[in-house]
Amino acid sequence: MNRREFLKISAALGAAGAMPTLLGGCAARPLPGSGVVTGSPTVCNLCFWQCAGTLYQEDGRPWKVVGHPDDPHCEGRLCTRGSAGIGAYVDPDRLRQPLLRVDEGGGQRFRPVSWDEAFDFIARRMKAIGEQHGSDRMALFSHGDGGEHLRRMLQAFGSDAYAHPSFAQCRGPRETAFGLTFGEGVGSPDRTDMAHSRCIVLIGSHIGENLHNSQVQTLAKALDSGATLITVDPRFSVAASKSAHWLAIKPGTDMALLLAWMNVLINEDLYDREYVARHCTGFGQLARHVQAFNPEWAYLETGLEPSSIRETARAMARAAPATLVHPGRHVTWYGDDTQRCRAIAILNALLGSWGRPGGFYNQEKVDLPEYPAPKPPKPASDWKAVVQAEYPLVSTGISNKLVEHSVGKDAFFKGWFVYATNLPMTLPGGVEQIEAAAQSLELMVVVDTMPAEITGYADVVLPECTYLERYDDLRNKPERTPTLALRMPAFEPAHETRPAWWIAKGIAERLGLGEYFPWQDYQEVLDWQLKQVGSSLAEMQTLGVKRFPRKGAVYLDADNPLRFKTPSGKIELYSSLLADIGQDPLPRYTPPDRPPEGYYHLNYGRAPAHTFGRTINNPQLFELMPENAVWVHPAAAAGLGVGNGDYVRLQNPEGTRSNRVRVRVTQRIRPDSVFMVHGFGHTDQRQRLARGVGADDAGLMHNVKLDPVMGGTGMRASFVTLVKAGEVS
Ligand SMILES: Nc1nc2c(c(=O)[nH]1)N[C@H]1C(S)=C(S)[C@@H](COP(=O)(O)OP(=O)(O)OC[C@H]3O[C@@H](n4cnc5c(=O)[nH]c(N)nc54)[C@H](O)[C@@H]3O)O[C@H]1N2
Ligand SMILES: Nc1nc2c(c(=O)[nH]1)N[C@H]1C(S)=C(S)[C@@H](COP(=O)(O)OP(=O)(O)OC[C@H]3O[C@@H](n4cnc5c(=O)[nH]c(N)nc54)[C@H](O)[C@@H]3O)O[C@H]1N2
Ligand code: SF4
Ligand SMILES: [Mo]
Repeated sequence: MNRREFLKISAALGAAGAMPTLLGGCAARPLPGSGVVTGSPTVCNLCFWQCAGTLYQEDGRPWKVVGHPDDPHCEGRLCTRGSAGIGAYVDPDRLRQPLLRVDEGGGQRFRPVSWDEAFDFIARRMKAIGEQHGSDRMALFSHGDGGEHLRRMLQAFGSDAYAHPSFAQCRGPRETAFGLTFGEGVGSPDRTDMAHSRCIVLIGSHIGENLHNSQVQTLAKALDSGATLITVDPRFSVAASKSAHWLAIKPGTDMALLLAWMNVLINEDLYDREYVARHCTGFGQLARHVQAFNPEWAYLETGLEPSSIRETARAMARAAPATLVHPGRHVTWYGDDTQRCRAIAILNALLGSWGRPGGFYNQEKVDLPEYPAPKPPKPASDWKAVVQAEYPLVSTGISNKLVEHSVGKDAFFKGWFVYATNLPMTLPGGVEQIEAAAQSLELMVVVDTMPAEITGYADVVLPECTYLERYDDLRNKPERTPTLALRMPAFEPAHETRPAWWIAKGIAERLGLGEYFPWQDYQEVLDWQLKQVGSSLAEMQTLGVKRFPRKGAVYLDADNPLRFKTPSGKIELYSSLLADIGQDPLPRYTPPDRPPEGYYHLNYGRAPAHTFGRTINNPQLFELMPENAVWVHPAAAAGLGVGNGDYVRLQNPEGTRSNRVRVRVTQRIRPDSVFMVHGFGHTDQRQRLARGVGADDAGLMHNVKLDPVMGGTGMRASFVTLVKAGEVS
C-alpha cells in the first residue's frame, strides 16, 4: 500500500477525534543509524489474523517489525499491536525458566527447575494417569500455533481431546450456523468479500475497534468507494460513526430485527428470486414463518422504528448481491447464538450474496502434505461421546464442557496441557471453574510466555519463547489467494525459554514416544513440506510470503449446477439437521433477560491497542492504553451520582465485585448498558504493569446462557451495577 492509500484509510476510518490511530507507524519510516540492518520473516502473533512481516535488527539489536508488502493479511502494514511485537520479546516480566509446584514449609510455591526435571516430572505423572485411569484422559486447551505440536504428542500418548476458546467462547455459533445453512463455515480470515461490497451490515461487529488488519483495510476501501454501511449496535461504535444507518438496538433483540428484515425482503419481493429458486431449499417454510414478524412487531422488541427497519432492508436489496450481512466473529452472546447466526446466513442467502462478488468468496489453501510420521494409536474411548454427547452436530471441542468434565473425583479428564490460553479470564466465571478443576486434576501443565493467571494453577509451568524467537508451522489459511508465510526466529530464545515443537518432542521422548517426532529440528519438517510444493526453507527465508495459484473459482460458478455440502445439497433455509435433533429448523426469537432494577447490561468489546489480556503487560502497548474504563450514559451516571474519571467497582447481582475502574461518561452507550474493554484486571503480581489495573469482565459474568446447538457460553446476559470505590469496604 502506498502512502496515499493509507491516508485515505485514515481519512475514512481515523479522522474522527475519538478514533485512535488504527494502523501502526507512519508511512515514512525512521531511518536506522549507521549500523548493519538485517531482516527476517515473521508472522505476527499478537492476535489471530496472522499478518506476515519482517523483523529488522540493527547491529543485532531489535529495531522494528513491519508488514510484508505482498501479504494479503496485512497489505504491507501492521496494526498498532503488531508494530509493538518487540514489546513481547523485551518484556522484563516474561517467564524465564520451567517452574515446578512444590510443597515447602507447609505451603505451596514454585521452584525453578531444569527442563530435564520438568520433563521427567510430566512423563512420570502422565504414565501414572495412563496406568490408573487410561491413556485417553488427558485434555489439551490451546489458542495458538504451537498447540499443534502438543496435540501430536498427546495423540501419540492416546489422548485426542482438544478445545480452543475461539470455538465455544467466540466464533463457534457462526461456524455451526453457516455450516448448517451453506455446508461450509466462514473460517479465518473471514471469507467476506468486503472490498467489493456496495452495502455492508455489521451486527455488533465493531470493526475498527476489532482490529483485524486487512478486514479494516477492506472496510475502508469499500467506504471509500461509496458502499452503504448499516451498523446495528447498542453502542455508538467507531463503525457506527461511519455508517449511513446506526440502529441502536435494545441489547439481545437482534433476532427480532433479522426476522423483520426477512419479512420485508420477502413481502416486498426484494429477495433474489432466481438465486433462491436455483440454490435454496425451504423457502416456502421460511416465507410462512416470517409472516408474523413485521417491522411493527420488531419495534416493540428492538426499539427500532419500523420505517428505519424497512428503509435498511430496501438499501440491502438495492445493492444485492453485493450486500454483505457480516457474520460477526465473537458471537457467543445470549445463548440463541447459532440461531441468530443462522438468521444472518439466511438473510445473506435471500440477498444472493453467498458465493457472489461483494458477499462471500470461496476459500482455498495450499495443499501442503504432512511430514511423514507414524499414525497415532486410536484412543481407548470416544471422548466426545462422554463429554459433549448432547451436541451431536459439533465436531470441535467445547472448552467449557472439557472443563466441566475435569471437576470431581469421577471426572473423565485427569490431566491438562494448557497452551497460550488464559482460561481464568477467558471462560466466563473462569476463576471458580479453573480452581475447581485444578483441585481434581492430577497434572496441569501450562505452556505460556508470561506469568498469566492460569500459570498459578499449574503443577508445571513451561516457558515458551516468543514468536520472534522460534519456528512454527507454516501459515497456510483458507483464503482468496492460497499463500504460505514463514515465521522464523530473529533472536535466540531468551533465558531458558524454548519453542513448543522442542517441548512436545522432549516430552514425547521421555514417554518413549520419540518415533512420532522423527526429526531433529523443526527446520527439517518445514524444508521437507516446502519442497513438496516447489519451494524450500531457504527460499521462504528470503521471500517470507509466497502466493500459489488457485485451483477453483473465487465465486459460485453460474454455469455449473452446484451441490452444497448440506444433506439436501442445497442452501438450507430450513435446516433438516436442526429438525432432526429437535432444535428449531427456522430461527425463532426469544426475548432476552432484562436487568433487575438498578442494574445495567454488561457490554464488552475490543480496543485497537490490545488483544484480550495478552498484551496488557506489553510495555509499548501498556503505554498506549494502561487501563480500561467503564462507559456510562450521562442519565445513568446522574442517577448513580458518578462523574467522569471517578473510580467505581462493578458489582453483579450475586455480589461479585470487580477491581476499581474509572468511569467514562458518554452518550455513546445506551442508558440501559455499560461497556468496557475486555482483557484488563490482571491479578497475577508477576505482571508488573498489568496487575491491578482496570476491571475484568469475565469475573462478573453470572448469567451464562449455553447454546443448545453448539454448547458455547453466551456471555452478554450478565448485569452489573456501579458501586463508588470509596464506599467499598
Ligand atoms: N470475558 C470475556 N471473555 C472472553 C472474551 C471477551 O471479550 N470477554 N473474548 C473471547 C474470545 S473472542 C476469544 S478468541 C478468547 C481468547 O482467549 P485467550 O486466547 O485465552 O486470550 P488471552 O487472555 O489473551 O490469553 C492468551 C494467553 O496466551 C499467552 N501467550 C501469548 N503469546 C504466546 C505464545 O507465543 N506462546 C505461548 N505459549 N503463550 C502465549 C498469554 O500470555 C496469555 O496467557 O477469549 C474469549 N473470552
Ligand atoms: N484490537 C483487537 N481486535 C480484535 C481482538 C482483540 O482482542 N483486540 N480480538 C479479535 C477476536 S478473537 C474477535 S472474536 C473479534 C471480536 O470482535 P467482534 O466480533 O467485532 O465483536 P463482539 O465482541 O462480538 O461485539 C462487540 C460489539 O458488539 C456490541 N454489542 C453488544 N451487545 C450487543 C447486542 O445485543 N446486539 C448488537 N447488535 N451488538 C451488541 C458492542 O457494543 C460492541 O460494539 O475481535 C478481533 N479483533
Ligand atoms: S491484525 Fe495486528 S496484531 Fe493481529 S496479526 Fe495483524 S498486525 Fe498482528
Ligand atoms: Mo475471538
